[in-house]
Amino acid sequence: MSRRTQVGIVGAGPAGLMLSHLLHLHGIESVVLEARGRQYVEERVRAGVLEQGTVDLLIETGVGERMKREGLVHHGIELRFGGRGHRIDLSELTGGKAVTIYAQHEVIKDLIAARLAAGGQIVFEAEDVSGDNFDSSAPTIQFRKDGTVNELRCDFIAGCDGFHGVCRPTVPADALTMYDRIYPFAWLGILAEARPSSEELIYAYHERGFALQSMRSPSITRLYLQCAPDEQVETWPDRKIWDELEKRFATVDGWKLNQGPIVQKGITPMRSFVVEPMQFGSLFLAGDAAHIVPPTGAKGLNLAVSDVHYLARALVEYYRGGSMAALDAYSSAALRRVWASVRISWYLTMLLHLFPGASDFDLRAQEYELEYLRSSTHAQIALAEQYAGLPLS
Ligand code: RFL
Ligand code: PHB
Repeated sequence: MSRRTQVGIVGAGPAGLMLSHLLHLHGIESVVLEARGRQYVEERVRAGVLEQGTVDLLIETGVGERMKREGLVHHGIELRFGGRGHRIDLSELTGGKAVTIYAQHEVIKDLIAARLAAGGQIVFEAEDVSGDNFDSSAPTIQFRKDGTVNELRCDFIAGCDGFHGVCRPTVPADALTMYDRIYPFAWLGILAEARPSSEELIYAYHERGFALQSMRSPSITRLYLQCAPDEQVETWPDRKIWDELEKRFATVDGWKLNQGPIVQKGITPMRSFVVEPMQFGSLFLAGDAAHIVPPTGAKGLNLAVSDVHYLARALVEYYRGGSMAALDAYSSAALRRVWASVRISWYLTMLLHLFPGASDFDLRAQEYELEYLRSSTHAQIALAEQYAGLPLS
């Protein structure tokens, strides 16, 4: 079967779905092709922190109603080290910005519901998706659905298919430059049926390694701890996880960690990766397909949203006036924000983790960097504006 659309979108993650939604609001037609089933993408546990700009965009474009009701607005975060907590007051330091705790899969559910209610086309369980003719003005996407081979003819293709997707690898290697850094540790993440032990997120630096307390709701805690990159969840029975978390969050005044049944466990590798440019002919990359950040700054989902904000704006300009100028500028506009987030994610990762083989000098420098953050309002303002999110220009 062969059909046509204006923008063919590969991947129904935050980037692909938000792009489809933004284009629809401007009367531009798209088809989203997703390898997984609807239930799978709606239940995939991932990010939890939305920057102010992401929240504003979801509300402005009519998909923020449930987030406004159910999201938890946080005005600060805690940095914990040396057995003491130090609050970074995001709102005071940034003139009123905050972050919202609302799970990525809830954003996905809201976007899918909005697209389907508006008659949007999302093909779930699309198999063997592959793009072709990127270097022409008539690119195509082939895929199989229920045993039938389909061809989608498009004006443009948006590769929103995540880090392991098919779009980026189809581009000739010499057309892209990759910037890559793999960190020598991973995060073991758990979801527990326990009341969060603190109302705000806690980023803890400890001589045993990093730990993070986050949450999904007033009764579900999300916790992470730094572990070796090659570890398996099986080597982490529940008791060992709680014991380790207790040690890393311990304070001089006896802070208590609330515990409860662990309902999900997973290991996340840590990597920074950027590909330049984010365009090859009529293929545009957005979100994790073009870059990965370690989760320390909570930026991945937010970057996916900012990329498609720029991409949608450029596509709207093209369809209004027929000029490729804004599309040709997409990569450099998106990369400015990408690198800002890549940098802050790298900085927080270096600041808060224990690096295997770190020398006494390295450890001292790290401790005094933390001390500088604790004592300098200027350093806190710089952290706060980047954590709460730079504006979408
Ligand atoms: P996604 O979400 O990976 O979506 C890509 C979609 O493409 C589909 N796909 C294909 N479809 C068709 N054909 C193919 N050949 C395909 N190959 C793949 C996939 O099934 C999928 O549905 O990429 P996108 O849209 O760019 O979004 C990126 C975000 O998901 C990611 O950056 C964040 O989850 C990262 N992240 C966090 N980001 C934040 O902003 N704040 C956080 O607090 C935060 N915490 C996290 C995180 C990521 C984590 N993990 C598991 C990687 C915490 C964790 C633990
Ligand atoms: C999460 O809630 O999953 C989360 C929060 C903050 C991060 C990363 C992940 O930096």
